[in-house]
Amino acid sequence: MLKLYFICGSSNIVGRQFEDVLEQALKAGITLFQFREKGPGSLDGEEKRQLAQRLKKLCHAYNVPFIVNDDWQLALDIDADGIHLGQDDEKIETIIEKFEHKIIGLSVSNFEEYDQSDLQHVDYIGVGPVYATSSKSDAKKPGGIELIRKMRLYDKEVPIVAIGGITNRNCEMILKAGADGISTISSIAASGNIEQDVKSYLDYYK
Ligand code: TZP
Ligand code: MG
Repeated sequence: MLKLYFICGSSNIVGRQFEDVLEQALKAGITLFQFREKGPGSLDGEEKRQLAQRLKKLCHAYNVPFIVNDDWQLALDIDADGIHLGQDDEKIETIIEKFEHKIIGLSVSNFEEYDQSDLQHVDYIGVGPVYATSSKSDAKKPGGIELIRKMRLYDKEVPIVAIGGITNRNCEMILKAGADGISTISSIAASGNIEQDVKSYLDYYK
């Protein structure tokens, strides 16, 4: 499920329809999707909920789980498959009862954050940024490939999905460093050839 985790919000898409981009990515074989509605031009309220519903339906047509970033109330309202939380979002302990049978992901940028996180109910950690990214304005300092390597040694069990500046040219190193999967915004959202780019990511698992 973590192999190729596409993350996207309205602000990451320029000059085309969100649903077209997502459907192309689904057709090509992404394994997980996260709706991350943030930044300039992002939707709120009823519009956001309706978009989320449509995207969830699209994901389910391809048997791909639909995860919501941050907005756990929306995740519950539309019966999403899971929630992804950042270090500054709602604490997992306070929502776990409502998410018992759902996927829970947590962002971890460094070892300090890892040490202060309760991973008891967490299904995977999103580790990064690995490289510099222009998709998150408040991203922490990139940890490079070493962040993945060291995190893998630090916790040999927790599923790790790498994030930040990943392309199908650097992903092989990241997988070799011990990540279970990779996640990406721009390399799919802004790709000129989604089918080809998704396929070349997936080739590394063959
Ligand atoms: N968290 C850490 S880096 C990042 C997030 C959400 C953005 C990743 O976007 P891109 O375009 O794949 O670098
Ligand atoms: Mg967050």
